[in-house]
This record gives sequence, C-alpha cells and structure tokens, in this order.
Amino acid sequence: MAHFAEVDYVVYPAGTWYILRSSLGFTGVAFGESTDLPVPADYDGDGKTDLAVFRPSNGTWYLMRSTAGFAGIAFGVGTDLPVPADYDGDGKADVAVFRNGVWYILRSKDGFTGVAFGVAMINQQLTLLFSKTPPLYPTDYYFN
Ligand SMILES: [Ca+2]
Ligand SMILES: [Ca+2]
Repeated sequence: MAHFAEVDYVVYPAGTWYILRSSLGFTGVAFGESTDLPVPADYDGDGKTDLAVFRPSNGTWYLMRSTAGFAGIAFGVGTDLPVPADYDGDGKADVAVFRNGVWYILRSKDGFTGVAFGVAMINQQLTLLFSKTPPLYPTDYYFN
C-alpha cells in the first residue's frame, strides 16, 4: 500500500492516459479509445498498476500489464459495470463485471464465479455516475 505522498495520479480523457508520477514526473500514453472505460489495476501482481480499458462495444478488456505484457480478454457485455479487484487474494487483480445485481468474476486463481449481491437499480446508478464523473485514479503506476 503506497503512502499518499508517493501515489501517482492519472486522468483519462479520450483514450490518452495523463499520469503524474510521484518519482518520474508527467507522462502521456495513448492506450484505448475514447469510448472505453478505464479499469486500471495490478493484473499481473507485480505491485505496479497496469493500464487497462474495458471496451463496451465488444465486451473486451485490453490490459497493458507491466510484467506479463498485453492481453485481450472477452468478458462482459456493453452495459456491464467493470469492477476489477483481487477477489481471490492471489495478488493479481481479477477481471469482473456487475450486471443486474450479479457479480461475474473471472478469478486469476480460483476461476469463474457469479455472485448475486445487490440489485439492478444499483447497476444503473453506478453506470450513470461512472459515465458522468471524470475518472481520477490515485495509485502506483508503472511506466518507463
Ligand atoms: Ca502490474
Ligand atoms: Ca486474483
């Protein structure tokens, strides 16, 4: 867990990541399209956050992993809310979506699962909130 002073900041307007890194300064990286949803997380478990987007038009996750490299993973549909996190506790973030009160999780160690928790209305509200809020993610970013 990074101390606040060491955290990097990133914004994601129209397919370019603008990252203010705590130790390496500012950078801009083109990754993704303007209609993609940014889903940064540490997917390969090396302790560094990876650039990643969820593309609603084809339900595919595009991951630029800092150690394991690029990956494209078809998981979810366009109306899903992407909710990546490490659900099975192996240190690697898992691809996951929330849809109509069900969490669909592709766990890196324990495999696929679906968990009913919440209601469909939450999904709609979160999607609305997500779409109107400029993404701002403080985290530890890898980029050279
Ligand atoms: Ca990583
Ligand atoms: Ca995991």
